[in-house]
Amino acid sequence: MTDFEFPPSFIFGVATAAYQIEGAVGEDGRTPSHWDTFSHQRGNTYQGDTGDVACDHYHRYASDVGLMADLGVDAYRFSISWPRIIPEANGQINQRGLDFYRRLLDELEQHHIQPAVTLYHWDLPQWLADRGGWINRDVAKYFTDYAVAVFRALGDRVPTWITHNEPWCSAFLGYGEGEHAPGHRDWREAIIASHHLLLSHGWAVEAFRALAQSGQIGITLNLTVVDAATDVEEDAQAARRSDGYSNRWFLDPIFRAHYPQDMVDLFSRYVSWEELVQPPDLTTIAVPIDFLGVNYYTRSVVYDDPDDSWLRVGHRRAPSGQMTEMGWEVHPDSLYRLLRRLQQDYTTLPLYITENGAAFADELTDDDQVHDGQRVEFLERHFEAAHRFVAEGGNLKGYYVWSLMDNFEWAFGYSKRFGLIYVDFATQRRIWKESARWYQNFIKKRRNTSSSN
Ligand code: IFM
Repeated sequence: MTDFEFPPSFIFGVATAAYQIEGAVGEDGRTPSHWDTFSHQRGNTYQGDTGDVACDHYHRYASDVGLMADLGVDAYRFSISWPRIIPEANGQINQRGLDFYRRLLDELEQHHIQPAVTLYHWDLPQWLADRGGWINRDVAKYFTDYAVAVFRALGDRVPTWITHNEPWCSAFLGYGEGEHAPGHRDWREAIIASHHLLLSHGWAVEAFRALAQSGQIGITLNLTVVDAATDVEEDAQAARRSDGYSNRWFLDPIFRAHYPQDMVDLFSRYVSWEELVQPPDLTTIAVPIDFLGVNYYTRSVVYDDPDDSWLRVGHRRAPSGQMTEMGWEVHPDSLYRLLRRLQQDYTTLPLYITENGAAFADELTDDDQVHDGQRVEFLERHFEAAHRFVAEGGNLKGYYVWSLMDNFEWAFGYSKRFGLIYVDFATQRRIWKESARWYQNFIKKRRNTSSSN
């Protein structure tokens, strides 16, 4: 058991996302999102897996909140499914969709678990995908209308709002690499989408302020630390480009009101900036927020690769060290380095780790056990890195483990398990992994310590 102590006000939580857990894709007026479309197209996901049923959380939300209560978490981060709230092009709000989230909030309230709500975790309504998706600037306006509808309906019950989850994935995996919905492979589209996603974030925050909502609002970025594979100058330059692509492309506009010039120069062969970025856009994107959400999973080690036509960047598998089932290097020290960098270079606002966790090859034993010691060690080491930052005065306020339970891991379908709780997808049985018990004890121990102080 770890013996480091976080401040009593520090929040420990778990995180999920709508399409990854809810299922019930045709219920109570929900229409398809572009992830429904994408996952149903042959070859896009592992073994054709879809989110049709997922963890059936839509029907099992009450017992799932019971699991969270048993874990003892302070907070739960989940996302709202846009096509449940605004299912049709006529823009009408679907009360039955909102009611589901009201029931979920009721349940959380009963168990004294604080909600943190993400507005967009990748499930764009198909009716908007049909209008061009994030390539269409109007979609940013539609997002703002959706955000306002949700703020109005649930605003008094939600203390923490997150506009977007990982816009890098929405833009670059969705429109550039084609691994995520809508599955396009066009870098021009990806750059355009990234700008519209950021713009929609800014407009949603402005709308939130205009409504004089209580609570705090921010954005969650997936960020990393990029190391050059060698000391040679070409690799250092590659690391700079990779950092520009993964980190600075989002951090600079949000905190400095401009895109990084080196990346603008690089991307100029794909887009015309005058057409894409209208005069007030950058001020809108840099609208003050209340916190930054950080999703951290691994670092990158890169080298100069002339064969890569996009950034001239190659990724090196770490020469040694532990890997997760995703092939991601386990590197807790880079979490510490990332937090330090954010605070030194970008913001002194509160930071939250809105996701951190790992997929390992979990196996259910005959006596219903999952011995995921690797995940326990992963979490311990990352908690320690976060603690180091906090102990040095770093403004980190909370930590959400990804994920409460195994779920639909996008293109990897159900083949990668990130949960603290094991889900037997054939029966929907939830089984506590060793890591869940470890987290439960960790939280219990710190409660006891802070109440005896
Ligand atoms: O499952 C995803 C989540 O939806 C977004 N962040 C990364 C997780 C693990 O890949």
